[in-house]
Amino acid sequence: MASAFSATKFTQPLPVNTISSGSQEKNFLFDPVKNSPSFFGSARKLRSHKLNQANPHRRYAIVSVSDVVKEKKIKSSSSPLITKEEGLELYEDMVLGRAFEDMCAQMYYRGKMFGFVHLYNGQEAVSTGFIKLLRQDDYVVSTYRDHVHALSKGVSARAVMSELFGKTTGCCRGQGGSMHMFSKEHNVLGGFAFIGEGIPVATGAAFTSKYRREVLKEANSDQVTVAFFGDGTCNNGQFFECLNMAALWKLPIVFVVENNLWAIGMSHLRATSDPQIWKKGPAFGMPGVHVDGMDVLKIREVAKEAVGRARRGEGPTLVECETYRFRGHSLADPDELRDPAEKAHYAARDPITTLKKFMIEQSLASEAEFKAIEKKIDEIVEDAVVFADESPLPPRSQLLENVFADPKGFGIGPDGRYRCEDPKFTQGTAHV
Ligand SMILES: Cc1ncc(C[n+]2csc(CCOP(=O)(O)OP(=O)(O)O)c2C)c(N)n1
Ligand SMILES: [Mg+2]
Repeated sequence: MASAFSATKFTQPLPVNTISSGSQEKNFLFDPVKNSPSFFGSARKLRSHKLNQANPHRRYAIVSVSDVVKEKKIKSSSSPLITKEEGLELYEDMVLGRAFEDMCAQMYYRGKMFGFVHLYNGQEAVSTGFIKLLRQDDYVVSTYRDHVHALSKGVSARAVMSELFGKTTGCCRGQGGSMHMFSKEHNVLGGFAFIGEGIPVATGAAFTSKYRREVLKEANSDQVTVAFFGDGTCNNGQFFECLNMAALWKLPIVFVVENNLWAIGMSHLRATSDPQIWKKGPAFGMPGVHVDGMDVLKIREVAKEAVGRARRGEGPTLVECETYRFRGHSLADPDELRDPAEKAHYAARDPITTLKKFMIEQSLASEAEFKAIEKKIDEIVEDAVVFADESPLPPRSQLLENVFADPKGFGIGPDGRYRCEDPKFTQGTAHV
């Protein structure tokens, strides 16, 4: 097969299971266990290997640890990875994420939400697998695909839905909208619309915890920060700068890449010189991990190690979760670009169905218990919509709160009146 860089290839999306490097091709991502055992790495535990004797210039050998999950014999009924209560909690959180997002789609198309709305369907195992292990005072930083991270962290469905409706009862009093979920109470430090913007904020939060603990001697300041972002974001400079600082200062942070193979319409394989993102961890002196992002139990095992490491003061970890979004990039995307075979492949690995199947096989829960959870979640989501719909819109006086620049010339004219009250405001170019 020709190189990926030949003219004909370059105009077509690359098949998802192939990466090309010159004339060499390796199977990748589509069926990684079967086709590329080295991609999954060895069964070594999460650790950085000191000095490679053969190559003294390389400080750390490359480590991949997702096989740690296999060591725990996921299929063995004698040592189940989870208790019934834990499994049901994970199931409930993923169902909440899915049902909430499906409802968002309905509400968006009914005109209840404004601007771009990016849904998380398909990726739930990543949010649930990491965030359900965290404490309330741990920090989470997200992207514009942030509703489900906020829900997993404990922000109520009412507060997230109201935020999406632009109502005062929203977690940002209706001023943030879909891409800017924030909650001081739950230490959700935001969704960020600019890709990569959240990574330095997360690095700063991790620095704060460490500084408080080590310099200010606040013994209980052992919070861990988890930063979520996409594959496309890993080609952004802020990612590299923050990996460097986090490793240098051994910050209590986990960088979680949700590699859904696409950045809007750009294939990860076409855009990235080395698509194995986890390898960038060891390049900075921290463990790099690849994990099946459609399996919440595998993610949870990796998360336990990475979060534990951070909490113990052993420094950062980079985790690449191979996942997939079941819908278009945003609700404005007709999603006609991606190969139906690729979509079908990942649809068959739906993380919610996978967990349910596992728990039934292990006799950890019955069909009726799952049904009861689904019913409860439907009611929570319905209630969130009614609550959001009935909540008041913010008063006009809220419009320029927290705007630190002089608003004159922008929202307020020299006479102190809002320009948007000018009857001609919506016609032609506003006279600013
Ligand atoms: C700094 C910046 N550049 C460009 C964009 C436009 N943009 C929005 S989403 C996106 C793709 C990001 O893809 P990825 O990081 O893989 O996240 P995903 O949408 O797949 O979750 C881009 C380039 C942006 N938001 N911010
Ligand atoms: Mg992506």
